[in-house]
Amino acid sequence: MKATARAFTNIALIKYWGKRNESLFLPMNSSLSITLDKFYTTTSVQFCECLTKDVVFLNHSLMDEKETRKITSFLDRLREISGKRVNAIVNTMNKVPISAGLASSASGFAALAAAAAKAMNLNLDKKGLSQLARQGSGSACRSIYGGYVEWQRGEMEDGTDSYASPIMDGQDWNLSILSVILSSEPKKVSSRDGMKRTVESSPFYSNWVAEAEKDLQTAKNAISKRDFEMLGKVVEANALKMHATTLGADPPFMYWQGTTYHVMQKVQELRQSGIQAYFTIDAGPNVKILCQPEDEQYIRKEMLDLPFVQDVHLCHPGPGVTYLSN
Ligand code: 2P0
Repeated sequence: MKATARAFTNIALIKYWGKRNESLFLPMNSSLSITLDKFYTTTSVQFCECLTKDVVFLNHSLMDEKETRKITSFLDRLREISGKRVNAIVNTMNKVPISAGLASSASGFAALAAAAAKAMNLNLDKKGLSQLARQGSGSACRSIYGGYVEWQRGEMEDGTDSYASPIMDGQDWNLSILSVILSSEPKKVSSRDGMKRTVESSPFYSNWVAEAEKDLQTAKNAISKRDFEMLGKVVEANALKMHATTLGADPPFMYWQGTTYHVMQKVQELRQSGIQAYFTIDAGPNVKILCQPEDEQYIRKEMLDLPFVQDVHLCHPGPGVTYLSN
């Protein structure tokens, strides 16, 4: 009863922001992402009757209780599905440096879902794995697939139609994503708490849901035509709309720092000088820049020249979840 899986992080082009069901991780809106090629999590799961509780190691150290509880409640879902009341040893190696400005929960729960399902002999296909990973962390359902991926919100209240599916292979359109690191401090409002507060209190929230669905159609259209300008414009606009909802929350909050805004302005200046670059921002201060491979080195250097930029990570579309031999 042992299996090992690897999954890569993803960056949302159209953001998942808000849940309609918190325990099943059902989103208010559909979203779209690129799975990246650089940062990943490798997880081994071994179930054993010999264990009296789940034991979780992260990068060779015993995980703290709060984080272990998230893993245990995720494994509880598998135990429910399989009917086997058996505990696990989980070994997770994160090649997603905290300083990368990318969420490790997406790659983490995608790898955990795949490894645990196989170790339990559940025989799930990718759709089933995506549904399962979603119940650990919403964005994880997208990391089951490589390349360009859509997560359909679904309509059912039991979550059976809320899962990700691939819309295009990464090799069919190679784009570049630069992750511009401005701060590696933990954020004050987690994305989970931030989206909850926004759904419950922001008067802008209902507009966000309607806009995100429209933006998703525009982004899919741009991807099918490989129209970079159309994609970049809608990606940038969608991130700004997501962040606008947080300003209307009670109490209000924002993920940007002053330097975040400087980088956004720099990207707009690059565009005025004829370079195609667009930004997107997740639930934190770091900025991700979407550009075409021929411009990636120039833009990277422009960013590294800014005195407050700590680092710039360059990524491209990467693969979906894979199994490794134990
Ligand atoms: C996304 N984010 O689409 C959005 C954009 C952050 C901003 O998914 O509560 O860690 O575990 O489902 O997936 C980050 O939120 O949240 C996220 P949970 P998750 O990538």
